[in-house]
Amino acid sequence: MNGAESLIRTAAAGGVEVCFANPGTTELPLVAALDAAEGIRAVLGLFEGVCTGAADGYGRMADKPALTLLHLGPGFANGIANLHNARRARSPIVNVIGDHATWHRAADAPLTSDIASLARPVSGWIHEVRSPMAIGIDTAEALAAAGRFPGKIATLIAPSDCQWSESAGPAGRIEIAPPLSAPDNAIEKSAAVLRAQGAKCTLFLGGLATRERGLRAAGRIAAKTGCRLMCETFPARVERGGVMPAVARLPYFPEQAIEVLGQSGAVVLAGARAPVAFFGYPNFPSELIPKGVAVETLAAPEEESAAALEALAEYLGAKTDAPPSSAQRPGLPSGKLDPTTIGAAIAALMPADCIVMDEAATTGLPFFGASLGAPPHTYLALTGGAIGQGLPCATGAAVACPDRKVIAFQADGSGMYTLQALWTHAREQLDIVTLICNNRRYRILQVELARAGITEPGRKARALTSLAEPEINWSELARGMGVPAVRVETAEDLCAHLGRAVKERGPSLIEMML
Ligand SMILES: Cc1ncc(C[n+]2csc(CCOP(=O)(O)OP(=O)(O)O)c2C)c(N)n1
Repeated sequence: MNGAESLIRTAAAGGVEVCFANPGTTELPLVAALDAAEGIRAVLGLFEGVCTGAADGYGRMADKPALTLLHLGPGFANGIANLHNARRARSPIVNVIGDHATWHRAADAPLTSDIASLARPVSGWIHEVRSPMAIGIDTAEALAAAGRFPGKIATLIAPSDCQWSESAGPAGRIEIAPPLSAPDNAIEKSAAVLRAQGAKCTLFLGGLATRERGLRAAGRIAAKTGCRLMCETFPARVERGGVMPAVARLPYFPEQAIEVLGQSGAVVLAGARAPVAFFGYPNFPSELIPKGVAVETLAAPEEESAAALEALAEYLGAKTDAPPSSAQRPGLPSGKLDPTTIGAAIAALMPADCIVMDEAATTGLPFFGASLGAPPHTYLALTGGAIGQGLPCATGAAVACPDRKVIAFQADGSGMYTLQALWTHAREQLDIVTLICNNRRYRILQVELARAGITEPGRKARALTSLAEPEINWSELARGMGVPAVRVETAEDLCAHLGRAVKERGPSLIEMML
């Protein structure tokens, strides 16, 4: 058995089910091995950012790694932005990057590059296969590294001679190191703060604390102590609706975030770092928790926050679930399309158990509040600020959860970075409704210019923040990649088409003209 087959068989035996791939000549033994060894679905992405973003969405929803298969340094580099987002989401991923044959590197052929240096900033674990005899065990190590709580990006560089040469065969699963627990005294200290501050305390949730287990425990703590529940501005995954307690989201702009957090006497962190501003602005600090507000850490992001929340609830004698949100689902909106009517339309029509991938940027803001009373659903956000994550991440979520409807709520400017994902939606017939917010601009940058006092941008500043001239026709782009699409101009039309799309299966796109 050659090295490539050992790698694939080791991954399959380790529980890997999917490989998001964009291969080249140095990965062809692995491409052939995907056929030789059963068990791993091969999904082609037409740009590496689609593959890495899909692996992120898959990891967030499946809680286990997919493989990406990428072509040397340049192919990997095309995938880095979405690996950056995945690292922020703490998603488990195993990147497999083919490299030149070990003896060919000295020739400095055109595609030769320093892959490890490109991989380092986005990888929690990197290894270069040195021999075909070691490729199985190296793959098992990569899986164990990626699977370590809460999730890591492991990058395995596989020279092509190590893939095609005779190997020692597949390796067995390597035990994954157990998660770190929160320190014992964190429970007592957090309980003391919550008891003393009551409603003046914010329980700030991030990482895996916003999954069902953590949230339900947080809800019990809120019901007992009166504390406020809040999550990070851009959470990797939040379970919402149904029995989940309502969780507010930290506002984006620092002045608003500082004001909201300043209403508390103390903040207890569970699975989250103390929040910092997205950017540095003149006259604003990096830290968003104002001085004078006490900060207590129940569990760091690398620690088992859900278990710590359960232990804290127990310690406080908090046995009663938080009452479900009393928020009502909005009625069907009418009139022109704007962030409010769009948010209401999605909240009114989204089906139970759907997954919403929100990269809708400024158009998306009202949706989180509007959907407080929506049926149970999972919410995914752009974690690392590197735009172009939404359509790929929705791809991976749909592959991980084939029985759940995925709504890709997508800003137009961000969508253009990785629109090739639509082709994968069609190729794999994924159950994804893409909702494009066609506002023909980089609106957030126009808002930021105005905030910086540039209220009359010049010709070049206008050109660099406008997507008009020529206008982008998303429905034609989608149809050209095999995704049925419509364009809507009113809230009534949006409701009619979205109502239909959520009942049908398969990919579709609705282009919303703002
Ligand atoms: C990879 C990457 N490139 C560039 C940026 C800078 N950037 C942030 S938001 C944005 C434009 C967003 O426009 P759009 O997605 O259309 O949303 P809107 O602001 O119009 O709501 C840009 C270019 C970024 N965050 N990430």
